[in-house]
Amino acid sequence: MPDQVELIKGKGGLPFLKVNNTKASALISIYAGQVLSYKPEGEAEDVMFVSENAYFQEGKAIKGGVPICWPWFGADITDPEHPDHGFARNSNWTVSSVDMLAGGNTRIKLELVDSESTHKIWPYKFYLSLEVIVGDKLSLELSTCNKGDQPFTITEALHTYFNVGDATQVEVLGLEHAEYLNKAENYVEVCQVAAIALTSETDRIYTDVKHDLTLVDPVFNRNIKISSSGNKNVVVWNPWIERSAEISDLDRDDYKHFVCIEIANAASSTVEISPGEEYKMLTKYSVIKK
Ligand code: TA6
Repeated sequence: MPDQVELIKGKGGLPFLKVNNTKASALISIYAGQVLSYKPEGEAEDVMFVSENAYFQEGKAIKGGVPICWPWFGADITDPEHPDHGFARNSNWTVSSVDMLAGGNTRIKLELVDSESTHKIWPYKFYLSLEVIVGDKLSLELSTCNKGDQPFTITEALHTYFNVGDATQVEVLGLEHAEYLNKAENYVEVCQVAAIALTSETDRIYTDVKHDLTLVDPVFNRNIKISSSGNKNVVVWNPWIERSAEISDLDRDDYKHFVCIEIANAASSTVEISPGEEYKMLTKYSVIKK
């Protein structure tokens, strides 16, 4: 393991990787393959929000950072008894490699492979990997490989909780004129007319999206640039006041402290992967101080 990376016992005794290089620091839970913290050098505020009430317990999802929704996003349409957002975020992943790259970035690869327990709820052979590069930018690449002999279909998301100074004051740019399905209102189809501002419960699946977005945060005095590829959708979620109070692993005021902007293939944007084929979804985050 290079000096930049330390294996530690994290909250709940879960295994975490702590990364510290000249450009940034990060914390990654091996359980769930989940980035929990990312701070570029010199930046006071974390890019990631993690709830104080988050569960750090095998079998449960960690509320914050970058949960991986896979092999389905939301409810499993084939069986609503299955866990929402799939099983990747509730599974034990393993570390496949840790490297120091030229220029001082750190690359960590995590993997999840099918097993008897995954076959019980999803009967396919797969190799799922997450490549995390920690540097001036945080780069995340989720690759799904079909290791079986029949095609399978997935939906997926990198369900990122961005830490914000005050959610009621942020704006998300880059989705003006995009259509969205409004989950907060029975999936009615709506067209976004201006920059996104949060004024009530927001749970939207944007369709036919642009791949360069900006989260404008006037309180933390920064913009977060989000670029992506391999995604047909972007999901924007904020539970607002009542839902925030109802969700057991959020505090009642937490809706003010995060907005989820999720690179996704969701709803009807399913991805079919043939035997031996691989599909990649990639996102990069960078902080621009104002
Ligand atoms: O991505 C938005 C969403 O699907 C919302 O509908 C909301 O329920 C959220 O994810 C959180 O889901 P979770 O299962 O992590 O509580």
